[in-house]
Amino acid sequence: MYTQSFNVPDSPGLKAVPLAPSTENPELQAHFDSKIDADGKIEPQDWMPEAYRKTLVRQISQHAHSEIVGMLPEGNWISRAPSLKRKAILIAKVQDEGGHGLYLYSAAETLGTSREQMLDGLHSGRAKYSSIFNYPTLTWADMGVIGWLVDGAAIMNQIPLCRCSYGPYARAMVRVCKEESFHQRQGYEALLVMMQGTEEQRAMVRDAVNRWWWKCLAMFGPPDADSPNSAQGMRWGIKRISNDDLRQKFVDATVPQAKVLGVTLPDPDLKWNEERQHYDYGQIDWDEFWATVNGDGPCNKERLATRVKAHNDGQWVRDAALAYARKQQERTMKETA
Ligand code: BYC
Repeated sequence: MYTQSFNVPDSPGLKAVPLAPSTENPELQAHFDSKIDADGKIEPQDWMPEAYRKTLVRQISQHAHSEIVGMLPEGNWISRAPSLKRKAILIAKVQDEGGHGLYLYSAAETLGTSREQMLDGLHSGRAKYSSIFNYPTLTWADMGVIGWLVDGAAIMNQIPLCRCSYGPYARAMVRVCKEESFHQRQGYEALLVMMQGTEEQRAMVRDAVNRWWWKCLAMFGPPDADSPNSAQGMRWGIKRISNDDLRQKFVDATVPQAKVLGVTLPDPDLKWNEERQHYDYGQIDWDEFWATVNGDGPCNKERLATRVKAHNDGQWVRDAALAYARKQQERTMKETA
């Protein structure tokens, strides 16, 4: 299904993206600006400022890495799912995440960065991926809570990306969001079932919600005032809604869902503010967030080591796929000669 990954790389390993004309060209810059101002889409063959290209490669590759690393905490639970139905759902979800990673790597490749370069960034620890995947999944309830809260936060953040100014990213996100929406619902449904079960099951759900709530709020990124990339990202139509506004929307949407589920979110400051027409919430531990982003979270080393091992173990598959693609290409060329 994800056949792009089996393409023979263009030499020297980059996709065929024409070189951008001079970055100093004011005419091209003006054309780019007017397209952005008119809410148009920038496509791979279009001229774009180097900083726009760089920002997109950064954000899209981080997003792709997050999807791929995000497979690990849940993949852990496939063999321990409590029923065949839950196992089938979890396998499908983890496979979807692999697919999301591949769409996103492909979207980033259209900007002239090779997959090898991006993966090297991840495997060497230079590239970032979402903080949320550096925490352990201790019980089966974590699978439900990841679906409900982590995927819920992901949808909130990613729906506006369907309107991102860069065409390939925006189009990839349409499908990603549809699948994320299934992920969120399956998680919530699994928790509803557990909450109707035994007292032990309910306690597991409460414990998982307590452990994941604050990490999910931090997923949206630093407060707007401390977010170095936001202003430019929004000017370029890459980001549409700020970190804090998305976080607030997530809180507002999640509080009623927690009530239906019958769990209390672990924040004594969480209350409806009539004047703001939003929920107020407490302080996020940003020191912990930055420590995790910078490699010192509870599972960073384990996640990276697992990824590097999986990549190395998969070398023979890539070699075989490339050899096959090369053979096919040679055959087609002979036939058309
Ligand atoms: N974790 O200026 P800011 C998923 C970094 S996939 C780690 O606000 P920006 C899912 C940020 O990169 C979830 N790092 O940046 C998958 C920047 O560092 P650099 C991933 C973070 O780009 C499988 C610095 O902090 N989603 O949900 O304007 C299963 C300053 O931040 C985080 C995406 O990638 C973080 N949480 O905004 C289930 C969506 N937050 O690069 C679920 C696409 C911030 O300058 N990305 N940083 O060194 C975005 O929407 C934006 O890039 C962000 C950050 C909102 C994440």
